[in-house]
Amino acid sequence: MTIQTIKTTPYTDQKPGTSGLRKSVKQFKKTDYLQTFVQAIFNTVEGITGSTLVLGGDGRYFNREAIQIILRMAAAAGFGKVILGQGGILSTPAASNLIRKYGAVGGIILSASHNPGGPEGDFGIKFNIRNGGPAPESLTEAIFATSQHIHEYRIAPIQPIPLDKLGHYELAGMPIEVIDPVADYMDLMESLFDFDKIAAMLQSGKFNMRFDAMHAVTGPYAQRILEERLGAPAGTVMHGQPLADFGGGHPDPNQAHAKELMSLLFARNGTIDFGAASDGDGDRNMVLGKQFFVTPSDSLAVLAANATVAPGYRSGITGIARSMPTSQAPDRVAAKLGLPCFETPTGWKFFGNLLDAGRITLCGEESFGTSSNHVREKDGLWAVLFWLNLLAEKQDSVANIVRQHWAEYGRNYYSRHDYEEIDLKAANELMAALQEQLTSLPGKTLGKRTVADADNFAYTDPVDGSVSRNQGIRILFTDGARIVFRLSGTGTQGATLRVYLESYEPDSSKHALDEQVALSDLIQIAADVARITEFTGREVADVIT
Ligand code: G16
Repeated sequence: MTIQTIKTTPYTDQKPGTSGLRKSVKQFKKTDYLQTFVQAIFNTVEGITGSTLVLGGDGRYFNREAIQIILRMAAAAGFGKVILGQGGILSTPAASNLIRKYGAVGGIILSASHNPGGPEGDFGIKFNIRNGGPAPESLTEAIFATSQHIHEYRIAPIQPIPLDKLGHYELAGMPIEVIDPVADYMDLMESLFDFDKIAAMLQSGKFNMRFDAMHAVTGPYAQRILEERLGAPAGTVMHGQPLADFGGGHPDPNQAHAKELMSLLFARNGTIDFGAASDGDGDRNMVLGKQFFVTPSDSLAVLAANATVAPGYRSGITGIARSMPTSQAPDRVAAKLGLPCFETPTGWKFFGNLLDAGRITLCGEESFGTSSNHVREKDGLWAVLFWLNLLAEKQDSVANIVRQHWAEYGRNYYSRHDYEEIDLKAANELMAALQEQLTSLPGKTLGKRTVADADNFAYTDPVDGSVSRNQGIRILFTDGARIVFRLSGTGTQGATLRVYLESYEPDSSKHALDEQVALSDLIQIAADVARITEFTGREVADVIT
């Protein structure tokens, strides 16, 4: 079959952000926009000829068309084989597992994660490397550089592959295997957690849980694992059917967007003991107890402190990593266990080297991400199963487990305030004005706290020595409190300012405060120092998590 070479012109906006290239569907539908970026990936990644590519996405609008295009381009690029999730579906952690398990050269995951979908929503594409993890910065920069010089792409003739039917197909001589997207992932989970113990708890009639799949990719995974394999009652999984527009919702598992789940768990006489949710592509998680929200930072700390309850981590963990804006709760666990704790920039790609080198076992981020060395992505259902394993082992409530953790380690009060869709120029000016204050802040007293240090976070990767600068402005106080300012790298409209607030309270008699109350003075300091209202016109944050 003849491979066609199509002339194209570079797009100047194809620079990947925190996690791949995310743009509006409208942008992705522009002539050859997707093709140009895919060709840039194929021209940049080494060793693709004859190798295997894993392909799938979160099922959002444009997923299926994009998959047919990428299959034709993969055939033209000379891949040896494509492993494709049935229906074009693969959760991000499941794709990461397949890349590792089947020795693929990498994978393409189509998702804009927690961003809304549909014709008016967002789409995204990211490339994961051989270790199953997101491409490191050096590679995303090289892909962007290539995209700026693309003047043609290569594609095999149209030959639609039946995405929904399991089996072996061929496109321009390249074999394609359409696989069950859940099976390999379920096997992996079963190798890590005590499924018998979890099943006994879920079937006991004494434990009530809900998992909100938010009409996104984890629906089929959660139904198969929680309801079919572990025997949780039908109806445990809410919003389990993946929809191209996520049912009009915002598939972001947090207090603001998983409202129905929140109201079930926080009902006055509620009967649900455990609630959890995952995002568009299945890598984020939110964990709730009865009238209790577990911050992602605390979740990482609690799982690290109790890792040995799960069979997969019985022999202990080697170290922990967290992204810089994540609270320092995990650091306290690492210190007590005598383990290293690494502080990386925001972005899962920064954990890859540490995991590959065996220097950490667990890692997590404040942005509802938690995972381990079992894959190279964050993993929503993994975190949920870990919590279920912990609950089954301790036979105690989520709230008690977390409160006991605070009593032992102290509580890191934590919150993130997001100012969304603000003017990009104003956002950059706000950050520049903060940067100018860095040298004058140390030693100053702000409210009741004294600034110990202020900087723009830079990270030197301890494995390969690469340096990443400008990763967020930090104001560090002498009492351990912190305020961090960053601009999001995943939004598609204007800019999103994230303000991360943290304060440490060792005294357990003071652990019962609402976090917004406990952090109120820091919230005010942040607003004053960054002149948020002056630059953004906003009096309060749009989303508080
Ligand atoms: C992505 C990245 C995460 C990051 C998050 C938020 O998550 O994989 O590492 O913490 O975005 O990034 P930002 O603060 O720059 O918006 P996801 O779930 O969107 O792929």
